[in-house]
Amino acid sequence: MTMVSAAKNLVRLLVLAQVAAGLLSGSGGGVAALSYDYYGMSCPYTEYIVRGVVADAIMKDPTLSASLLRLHFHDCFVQGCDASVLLDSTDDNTAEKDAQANKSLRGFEVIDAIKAALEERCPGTVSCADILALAARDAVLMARGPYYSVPQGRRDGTRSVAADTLRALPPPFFNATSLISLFATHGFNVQDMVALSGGHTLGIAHCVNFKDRVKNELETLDGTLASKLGATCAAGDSGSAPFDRTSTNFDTVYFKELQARRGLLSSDQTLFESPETKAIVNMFAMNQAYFFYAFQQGMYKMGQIDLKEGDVGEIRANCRVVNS
Ligand code: HEM
Ligand SMILES: *[C@@H]1O[C@H](CO)[C@@H](O)[C@H](O)[C@H]1NC(C)=O
Ligand SMILES: CC(=O)N[C@H]1CO[C@H](CO)[C@@H](O)[C@@H]1O
Repeated sequence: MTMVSAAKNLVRLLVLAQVAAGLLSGSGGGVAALSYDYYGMSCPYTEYIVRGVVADAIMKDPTLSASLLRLHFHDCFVQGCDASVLLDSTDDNTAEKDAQANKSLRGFEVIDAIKAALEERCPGTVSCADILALAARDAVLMARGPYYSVPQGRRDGTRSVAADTLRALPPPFFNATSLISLFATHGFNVQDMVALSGGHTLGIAHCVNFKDRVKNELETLDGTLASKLGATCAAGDSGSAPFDRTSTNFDTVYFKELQARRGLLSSDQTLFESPETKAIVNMFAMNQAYFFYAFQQGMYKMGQIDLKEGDVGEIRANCRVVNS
């Protein structure tokens, strides 16, 4: 082979590799920073280590799958996927995790355990934001949901302000129209929004977030469930109820409950009541493969909201505090 044809072959290979990478990355994301082999040299066992710790934790407490998924959502919606949700408050700053809306966040210890295991193996290498994205993916898988690949290379931010959550996170009383517009600000279409709301196939909510629905929305709330929730909340705001009958299984039951007017939050039931979203709910209720596919797509997009690029951000040594 001559030098010239060798060089041509090399160029061809590079072009092919770029095309393949473009296809893998779902095309048009414009997020050159992330890759599927980001820690391939620097911390090759990253995904195994994360999966091991997540599997241990969920085997001991299956309700943690919900909590880990929600942490990643709250991270990404508030100033991008930068692990801001993990930072502890300090003497002069109230962090996101201590905001009202976030009081019931859980799973921080699991993230700490993953971080400790990774720091031992390859110090200062794997970002807390990547850990959150991988842990959420594995949590969904452990709950028998879909598996999807998570590209890596996110960087951790240094800002975490409680008040930011008020603007960024959807409140439980939002109607479909408002949910559609809030999600659209992050580039999600209507189907993405409904699929991601399907994250509520896992986990629970507290009375503070659905007692108004029990009081005011009886025409769209099943009578049996209404009495049950009424009893649950009689003792106060700290009572809780599962989003669906199978709250540690990632399945289509959430959407079937919406069809039966058994959605827990207003923001859940509105998806079935509104013409913009009803057909999508019906489709997901009927077709698990389609829901899983749409959820994967939604999570892929969610994991890339407003990433810190280049020199912005850091790799935190402890997920709870910024590096000094
Ligand atoms: C569509 C707008 C959304 C609203 C209004 C919303 C609101 C809420 C509320 C109020 C709770 C209960 C908090 C509590 O009372 O303890 C909750 C829990 C939860 N949310 Fe959402 N959420 C939304 C979207 C999402 C998305 C996109 C995901 C993930 C893909 C998600 C995952 C979860 C999970 C898994 C829980 C249960 C957490 C646990 O049991 O520890 N949510 N959400
Ligand atoms: C949805 O909520 C917004 C904001 O509160 C309101 O302006 C709009 O009329 C509501 N849409 C429907 C269909 O109820
Ligand atoms: C998103 C969310 O959970 N918001 C609730 C947080 O808690 C306050 C009261 O403590 C509720 O009013 C919000 O709806």
